[in-house]
Amino acid sequence: MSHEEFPTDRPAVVTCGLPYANGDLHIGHLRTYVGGDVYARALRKLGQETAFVSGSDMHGTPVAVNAEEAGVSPESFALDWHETYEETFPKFRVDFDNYGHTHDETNVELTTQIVRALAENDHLYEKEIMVAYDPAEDQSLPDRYVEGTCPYCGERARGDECDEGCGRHLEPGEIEDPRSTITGNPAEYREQTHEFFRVSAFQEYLGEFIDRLEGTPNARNQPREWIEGELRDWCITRDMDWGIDYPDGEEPRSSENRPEDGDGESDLVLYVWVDAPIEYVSSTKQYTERVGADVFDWEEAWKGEGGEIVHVIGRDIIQHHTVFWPAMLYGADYAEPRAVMASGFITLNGQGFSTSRNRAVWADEYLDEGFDPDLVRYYLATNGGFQQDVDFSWERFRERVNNELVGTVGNFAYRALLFAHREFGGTPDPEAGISEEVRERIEAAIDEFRAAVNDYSVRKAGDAAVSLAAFGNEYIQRNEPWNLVDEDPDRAAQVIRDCVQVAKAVSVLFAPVAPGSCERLWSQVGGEGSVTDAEVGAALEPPAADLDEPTELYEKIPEERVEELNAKLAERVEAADGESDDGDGAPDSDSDSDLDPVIDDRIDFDTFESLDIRVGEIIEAEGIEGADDLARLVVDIGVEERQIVAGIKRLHDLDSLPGTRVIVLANLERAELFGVESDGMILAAGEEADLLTTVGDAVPGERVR
Ligand code: B3M
Ligand code: ZN
Repeated sequence: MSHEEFPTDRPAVVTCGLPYANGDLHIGHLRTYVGGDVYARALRKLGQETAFVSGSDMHGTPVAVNAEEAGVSPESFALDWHETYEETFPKFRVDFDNYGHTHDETNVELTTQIVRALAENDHLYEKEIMVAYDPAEDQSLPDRYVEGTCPYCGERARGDECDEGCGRHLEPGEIEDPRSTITGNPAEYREQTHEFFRVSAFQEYLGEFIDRLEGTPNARNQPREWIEGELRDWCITRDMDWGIDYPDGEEPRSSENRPEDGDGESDLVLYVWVDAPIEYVSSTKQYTERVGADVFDWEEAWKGEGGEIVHVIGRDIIQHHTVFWPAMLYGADYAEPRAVMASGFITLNGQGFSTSRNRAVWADEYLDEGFDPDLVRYYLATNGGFQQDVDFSWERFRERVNNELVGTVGNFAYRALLFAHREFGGTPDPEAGISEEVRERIEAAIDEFRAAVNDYSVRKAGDAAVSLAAFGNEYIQRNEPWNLVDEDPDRAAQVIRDCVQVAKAVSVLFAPVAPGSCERLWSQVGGEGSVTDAEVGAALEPPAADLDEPTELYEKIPEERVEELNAKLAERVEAADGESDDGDGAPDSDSDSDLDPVIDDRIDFDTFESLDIRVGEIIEAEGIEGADDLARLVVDIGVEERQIVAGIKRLHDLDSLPGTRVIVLANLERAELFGVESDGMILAAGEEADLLTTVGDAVPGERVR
């Protein structure tokens, strides 16, 4: 890989985290796929050779548990979902160059090779460990077959991940008070021999790797703590049937407690997190097999110096992509990733999506409602920075579609092209050239777009195009070509030529986010071929002379639609709540948190006035050593600077906080936390400590009333 600016002369691979083939997709899931697709398209716009790949994650307990519940074999269960996903992504214009799955031959073969390479390079060893066991069922309880308490944070956790607490990966045997999710009984521990990957030996390498890693700040910062702390070896085998067999060497290993299936061969399969990321490589390889190495060479991307590998994932799997995976790649002599882009979570009307409570906007439901995929793509790609959490609501969806897509982009394009068509039959004298002002403005938009790609920001890439359209609206308004046609036809022609050019540039720069509507706009300005193949330079090439009457790109969503959609959602949730729960009696991990009732006791206005709440700006933020949750902040509150301790160390990317406006309770009594004095309190909402800020331009020191 290089660390040069995009475009580089190396092939790029953009990957999306593999969805577990175990249930319906909702629009929350789409966030990383849309993000990855926008990013891959944007790279190509810069002329970067790019493969965009992913596949379904077929193995592991997330699939096995759901298949068991459905009463079918994990293989047919996973294959069914795989086919659904394969059909669904293109409907959202998420166009993978290859979409495979982890159970296909390519991946089984490559996984086996990579694990063998790790063994040959002496990175694997076997060890006796205690694993959870259900005596009633007489079976081991790997990963999601066991639940209990996280040894690090005390929250309820799954066997291999603390999904509701600190988010850590948990090793077999680590979870406390284990219970079988099959029978609900307390689990026993039994001794078994498993295979381990010596991650601890990669500490130095990983430390350097993380310094080089590009991408979103959360993916570059969060792993430091794990890498600089005690790096533990990683158990890479599981005692279950479904998965890729652990490739035993020629020599039969001789351990007493090794689970066997009766033929003397080990009955272990690989942990799902071993073969899942290898699918990134396998999928690229399948792409090469289809198009030929002269079009895209997977080995050039993944071996030797390597290509520009960019992983697009959800923020809950940062550890897998920045610790285990790069160590595996390095240990098996593969190239390392250049960047990891980790997205924030997505909520629905401020609460978690819940599959079992049917509290979701399902992917096919969205399409059945007749909405163009471009609309939700726009929403998901640009509603917040990629690493920020995003809330979806139909109200906000309508607002953004009506104001930004219809009001800014669609309105400009339609106005400009309709005027051009009516007065000039198209672009007046396209070769005569555009004005200096407009050329500079389009060049600036291309620069912004390029900077956004190099900054791993899909949001800014989208914004570059939308603000160019806003400029177009302002330009046409300011120049009033309708008043010029008679008085100064040359000047009118110039203005309209400029506007058609801006429309063309918008179609090129906005196409990664909204490929369907930009394809229409591209053909309305007489573009040749597909806008998908047009690179940024096309934004400045003259549009066609003859243009048909344009059609509107987007349609307004009436308010009643929002009411209707909200009512449907509420009805469904109610119906699901009425039904019996999902059977395991356990609270749904992604269900809404209980909201506190409003406090009965009222306070008088003077009591409120006695709170000195003001706007502040974070100047410094650093974790407090030894404390899991606490961070030391220095906050400018206008009149002075304050040192404040806040429990946000794990919840926020501290490096990106300086410059953030926050709300501070300034007259709270002083306290000492972990030996550090805290002089005030930062206000934050909810379990995730969502920081309160201001939406206008209030300055530090201003009182909040
Ligand atoms: N299948 C899904 C997840 O944990 C998991 C991703 C694999 S990426 C190599 O989000
Ligand atoms: Zn935890």
